[in-house]
Amino acid sequence: MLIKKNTEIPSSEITPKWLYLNRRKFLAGAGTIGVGLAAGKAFFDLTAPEQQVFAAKLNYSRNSQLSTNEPQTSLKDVTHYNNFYEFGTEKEEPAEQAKNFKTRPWSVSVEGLCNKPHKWDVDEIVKLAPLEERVYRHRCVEAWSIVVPWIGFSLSNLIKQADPQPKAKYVAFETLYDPKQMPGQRGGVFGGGLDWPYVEGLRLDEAMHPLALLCFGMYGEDLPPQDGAPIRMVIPWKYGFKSIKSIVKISFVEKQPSTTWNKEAPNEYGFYSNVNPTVDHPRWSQATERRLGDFFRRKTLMFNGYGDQVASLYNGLDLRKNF
Ligand SMILES: Nc1nc2c(c(=O)[nH]1)N[C@H]1C(S)=C(S)[C@@H](COP(=O)(O)O)O[C@H]1N2
Ligand SMILES: [Mo]
Repeated sequence: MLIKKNTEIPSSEITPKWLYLNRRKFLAGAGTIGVGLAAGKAFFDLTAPEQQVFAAKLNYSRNSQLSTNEPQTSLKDVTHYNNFYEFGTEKEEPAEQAKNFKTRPWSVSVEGLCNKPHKWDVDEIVKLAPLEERVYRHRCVEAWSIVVPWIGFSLSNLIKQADPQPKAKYVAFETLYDPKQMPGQRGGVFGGGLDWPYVEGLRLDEAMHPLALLCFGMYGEDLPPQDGAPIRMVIPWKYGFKSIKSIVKISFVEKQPSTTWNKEAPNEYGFYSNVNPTVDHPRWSQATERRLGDFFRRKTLMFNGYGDQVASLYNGLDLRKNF
């Protein structure tokens, strides 16, 4: 009875959409590869990861004021074209490698120069403010871009809870370090040879800007693991690598914190990394970008089109030097 009942529910309704797309893609491919192996893998695929990756629907309201009306990138592209080097350097690897990533229980330590340091459970952080859907443009430093309906609230809500001290000038972020779960952290080429854990940082005033989003979901559901579950940053006026995924630590510090890509190649990736079409990457132009799903390239906008809102943060700063 139970089995029969289950088979009547389309898999699209009992699994998160991104995983469903993943399976459909795999099953579509299964017809063309060896049937024996494919059947075994398909069986495993359809039974194993259900519990861990089940995505909850989130309650949120749309923040139209902070949202673009541009067409949204397909969920399929946003979940199968990822940069998340902990799960491999190829764009399609994180969807596969992060499938069983354990995102509960999950705690985030908020610490450093603040009056109320606290080790938060992610399910408590989520309740700090009403969840909003915000459709942001997202521009990767590799000159591709996406438009995503993220769900979260301004990071400032969490920062206010922590009550930073006057000495705190920067916010430092850290991703989980767990080589058992994150094959890219085991060293070697699979994770690009980066220095782990992934770390990022913002000036405190940048972190307090209303656009700086502490993000828990997208497309109406929890974040999929490959997009940074269960909690990540989204900073839409900066290159994508500033938007650190799967955060476990947020600390208030006095000095500019070191950041993963700046450590890796300081001449290519600065601390600020504001989207800037007039400052090229040493190895390629930043003047244009390809929106995933589009054929023609488009012009890249200063601050990714968020200049009206964020340009004043950088008054008097030489953006050529502070790239
Ligand atoms: N921990 C961690 N965060 C990360 C990355 C990463 O490799 N590890 N990649 C960054 C880069 S380069 C980009 S473009 C965005 C991609 O986010 P998305 O896969 O959700 O589109 O995540 C950023 N955050
Ligand atoms: Mo990126």
